[in-house]
Amino acid sequence: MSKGKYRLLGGEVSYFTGKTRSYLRFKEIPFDEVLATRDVYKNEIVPRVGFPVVPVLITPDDETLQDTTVIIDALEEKYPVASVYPVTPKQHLLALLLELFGDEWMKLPAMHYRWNYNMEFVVAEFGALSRPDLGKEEQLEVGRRTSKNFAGSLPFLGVTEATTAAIEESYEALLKHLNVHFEKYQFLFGDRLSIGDLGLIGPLYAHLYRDPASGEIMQHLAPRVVEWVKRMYDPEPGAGEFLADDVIPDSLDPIIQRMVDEQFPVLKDTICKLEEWLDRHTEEDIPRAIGMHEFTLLKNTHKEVTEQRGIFPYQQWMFQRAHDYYNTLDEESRRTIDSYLTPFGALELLQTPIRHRLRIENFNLVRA
Ligand SMILES: N[C@@H](CCC(=O)N[C@@H](CS)C(=O)NCC(=O)O)C(=O)O
Repeated sequence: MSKGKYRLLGGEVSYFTGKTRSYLRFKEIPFDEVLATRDVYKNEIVPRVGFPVVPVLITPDDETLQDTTVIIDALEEKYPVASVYPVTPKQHLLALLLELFGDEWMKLPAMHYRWNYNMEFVVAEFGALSRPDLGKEEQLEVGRRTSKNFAGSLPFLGVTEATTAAIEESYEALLKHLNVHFEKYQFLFGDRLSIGDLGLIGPLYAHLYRDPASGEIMQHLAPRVVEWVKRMYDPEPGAGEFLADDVIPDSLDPIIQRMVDEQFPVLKDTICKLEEWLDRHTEEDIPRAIGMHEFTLLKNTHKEVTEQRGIFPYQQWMFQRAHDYYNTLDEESRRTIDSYLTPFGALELLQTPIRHRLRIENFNLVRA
């Protein structure tokens, strides 16, 4: 272990490790990436965090950071140069919202393609990550065991036979729209990567680019997205600027519209169900899921597919960041945002009050 360096415990196969790795490289923060093997989980991750999760970032002062958003925000304070947060209102708000879209909503295509098209590859990867000391056959055995919970979580995310076709249609359309955008721009908001790009790279690197069957789809449908993934994986440190004058390129319109149509109703209902739950419960700690709710996807842009999925309070915590930003803007910025977002139907959610707020304490969600 080199002194003065951060340690990133994770792996190439992990969604959120990819987000953190891109950030650390962009900021030129010295770090060693440490494979999250079985022993690292047992000796470092669980004792430090209290439960098994990656990535975990250990600072040179031996502080433990978990949750990529918490990690990035802690480091932004320490390394403010070349911030990944645009300072102008539209870009800032959309970067926060697109981070949430990448982090939480893109789990649907990421998990669907991974576990329905790349099972064999991923089982081997899970085995190799957990037990690099074993031979191939034994690693497969370990991989089958350690991947069970991930593969088993698909229905809980709303990835079922009923939604498969709609998820694929939606993802392929998203890829095509991103491809058009990246023909002209390096990143979402110009030449500098933002917190929105970092949200998207989670699913678009480990699952949708690196898993071989998914990678082929991306290569075929969206070669510019492949180039963006490579730029994100190995970004030029500190490079580039956000577009001047708070410009949001029109090529982001269909992507923003998809987020509003698909994810916003889920966020709205999550906030609503969580409010009821918190009214009825007194405990401080909030469970990872508080029941199931219905959600809708559009197939062939007309036929609606409805399915059940878990209600995840964490998503409200992430959304609070965008909600707080919007609700503390000065009047002029608010007017600009309102006229920009009204055609997308995005304002209702941002203007709905959040009665019970959440925060993260000791790696857990609690009432604020
Ligand atoms: N929102 C968290 C999520 C971390 C996360 O979900 N990590 C996945 C792997 S990429 C994991 O370890 N999941 C195991 C689990 O949650 O039980 C973050 O931003 O760090």
